[in-house]
Amino acid sequence: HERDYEHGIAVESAKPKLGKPPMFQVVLINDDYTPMDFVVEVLRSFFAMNQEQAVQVMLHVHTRGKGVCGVFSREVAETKVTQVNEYSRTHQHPLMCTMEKL
Ligand code: TYC
Repeated sequence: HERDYEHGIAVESAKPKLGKPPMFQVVLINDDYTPMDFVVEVLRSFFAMNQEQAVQVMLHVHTRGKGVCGVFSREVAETKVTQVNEYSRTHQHPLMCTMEKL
């Protein structure tokens, strides 16, 4: 709670509902059809990974079913998910990218 003074008049304002903004994992989901090389290219292009990192994450997703590409603010995570899914659809691959609150 705070007192805000405007024109010398005190008004009560209840605004203490700010905490640290949540962070979101961007997650890649496995499927049977998307080529491994395409997944590696996506990880390198959209998540700034080098070839070794991208292959590791791709193989993790391939064997475990899903895997984390990175952790971002809500805004950045939403943008990554949209861009990856649009890019995959443009190239006619079923690759799915989602986000999960930490
Ligand atoms: N399972 C795919 C294949 O065998 C490769 C793949 C990996 C697909 C990760 C999606 O998120 C994925 N070609």
